[in-house]
Order: sequence, then C-alpha cells, then structure tokens
Amino acid sequence: MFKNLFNKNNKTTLDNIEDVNREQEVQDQSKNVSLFERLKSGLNKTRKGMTEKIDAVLRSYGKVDDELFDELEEILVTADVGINTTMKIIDGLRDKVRENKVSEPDKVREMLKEEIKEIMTESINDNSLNVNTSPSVILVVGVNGVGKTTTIGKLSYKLKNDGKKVIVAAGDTFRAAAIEQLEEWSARSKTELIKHQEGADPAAIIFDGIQAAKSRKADVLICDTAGRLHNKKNLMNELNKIFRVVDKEFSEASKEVLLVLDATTGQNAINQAKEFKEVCDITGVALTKLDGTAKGGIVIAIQSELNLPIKLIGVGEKMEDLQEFNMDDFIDALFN
Ligand SMILES: Nc1nc2c(ncn2[C@@H]2O[C@H](COP(=O)(O)OP(=O)(O)O)[C@@H](O)[C@H]2O)c(=O)[nH]1
Ligand SMILES: [Mg+2]
Repeated sequence: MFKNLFNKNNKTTLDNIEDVNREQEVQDQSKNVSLFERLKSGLNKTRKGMTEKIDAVLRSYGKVDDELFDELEEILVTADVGINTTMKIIDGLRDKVRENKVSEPDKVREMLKEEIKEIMTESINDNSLNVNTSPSVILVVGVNGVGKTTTIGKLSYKLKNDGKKVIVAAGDTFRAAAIEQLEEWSARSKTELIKHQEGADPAAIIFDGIQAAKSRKADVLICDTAGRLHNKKNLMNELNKIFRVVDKEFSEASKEVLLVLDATTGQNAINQAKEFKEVCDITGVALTKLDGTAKGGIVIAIQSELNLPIKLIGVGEKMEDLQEFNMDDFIDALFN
C-alpha cells in the first residue's frame, strides 16, 4: 500500500512535490532575474543618456545649490521627460531637499528617485494589463511603424505561454504585409488567426474574430488595426466602427484599448497619444523600442502628462523583450 509513496531514492511523494516546487521557485527566480537583466540592458542607452549624466553632475558639485537644480532640469528635459513633468520633479526635489536640510549632493540622488516615482504614481496606480477576466479583448491602435503587429505577435506568444487561449484578428487590411507578419507569428505561437484579404473591411474581421472567440471559448482576442494617420478622419472613422462592433457583439468581454507608441519618436509620441485620446478611450500604452533610445524619460512623461498607464514595454526585438511594465523595476533598472 505504501509502495507508491516511495521511489528509488526513498523519497516520498511529498518530498518529490517539494523538490518540484523548489525547482519551480528557482526557475521562477532565474526567469525574473533574466527579465530584469533584459530590462536593464534594454535601458542601457537611457542610463547613459540620463542617469550617468545625473551622477556626473551630482559628483561634480560640492554643495546643493540652484545651479545644481538647473543642471538636473536640463538633463531631464533632454531625456524627453517633458518640460511640465520636469518642472514638477525639480520643484518637488527642491522641497524635499529643503525639508530634510540636505546639503550633500549624493543624497539628492535617492530623493530624485523618490520624486520620479511619486510623479508617476500621482494619478496612476495600476499598470497591469486587463486580461485576467475571460473573455477579454485587446484592441491595438497606433500609427504605422510604431510596432503594433510585432507587439501583438509577442503578446500572443506570452499569453499563450501563460496558459491562455488566444485568438488574433488581423484587422490591418491596408497592408498585406501586416497579415503575413501575423501569419508567421501565429504559426510560431500556435495561436489561431482570423484574417480576410487585403483591402477587406476591418470591422468585418473583428466581427469574425469575436464570433470565433465566442465559439472556441477563447480567453483573449487581440485585434490588430491599420495606422495610417495621413488620413486622420478615415482612420478615426474606421476605429469607431470597430469599437461599435466590439461594444455591440462582445459587451461581455473586458476591454483594453492599447495605444502603441514608439519611444524613439519622443515628443511626437506624446502628440500622437493626444490625437488618439480625442477619439478613443485609450486604457493603456505599449511603449516600444525603448532599447533604441537614450530618451527613455518619455516613460515618465507619458504617465504624468498624459495620465495613461504604461502596460507593456518593448526593450528589444526578441519575444522576451516585450515586458509587462512594473514601475519599481523600471526605476531600479534605470538607477541601480
Ligand atoms: N528594437 C526594437 N524594435 C522593435 C520593437 N518593437 C517593434 N520593433 C520593430 O519596429 C518595426 C515596425 O514594427 P511593426 O510591428 O510592423 O509596426 P506596425 O506598423 O505598428 O504594425 C519592426 O521592424 C519591428 O521589429 C522594440 O521593442 N524594439
Ligand atoms: Mg502592423
């Protein structure tokens, strides 16, 4: 009767379960470490362009004075933190320095970190992607070239690995390449793709995607869309039509409208966000190509100036380089 509880090593089933748990824990830890390392290396340029400059300034000053604050201000603005946000950060920093009677520049660093975190969390307290209730639908919007299709490919892979049933709808019918790109990703990640021909009505594809998601009991439906902003009115009409279909046909699904922004485009990204915000209820931002810019301060501006939570960040071209955004990890990766 007890035979089954023992194996060759005289270990009980419980021992084995513990071994497996421990192994899983170690795996999880190393996965987290490598994710953090990836994040860190994805932010190398910004660390050089922003953090290392801040450190050099702090090192070169013997005391905390106005000039020091001016130099810090300039570094933040240059790193695309945005003028308003930078001014808020520097004002807050001045207050903290005064209140705490700080006179050594190296203590300022810790306070600056705190101040940045405070500014970013002032109006936003949740950066998690809204996919935990099933079914859910993610509408991915943004102008051409920002990384929508790539982000969808990476995200579908990631959600699939998390054990979710994912369906992707190829709603960018303006470019055949977008459909082909998704075909490659869906073959790789073994997720189902709903597509029509180039030039087809995007809203019809989203409609089909919804029917497929319902009948196959999918957890997440991810919808690609076209991003040709040169004809803003058409684009916005098209998006509105898609939103109406989703609201009408899939009202039971929790909805995430993810705006994809390219971090390398700086203040342009901020302007795009403002335009999209006018016509759709953006629920979060996927910020791509952070690895390609020294101006990662845009992360701070997006949260603080646009009041939009960053939910995903792209720190490279590989699958694992799409990460869920975590504020503490971001600040640690930037400053440690
Ligand atoms: N380095 C880097 N490149 C990216 C990232 N995300 C997307 N890209 C690249 O950006 C280019 C445009 O992406 P695509 O998904 O086609 O953009 P779309 O037009 O918005 O669908 C492609 O070459 C992608 O490989 C990222 O996080 N880092
Ligand atoms: Mg695309």
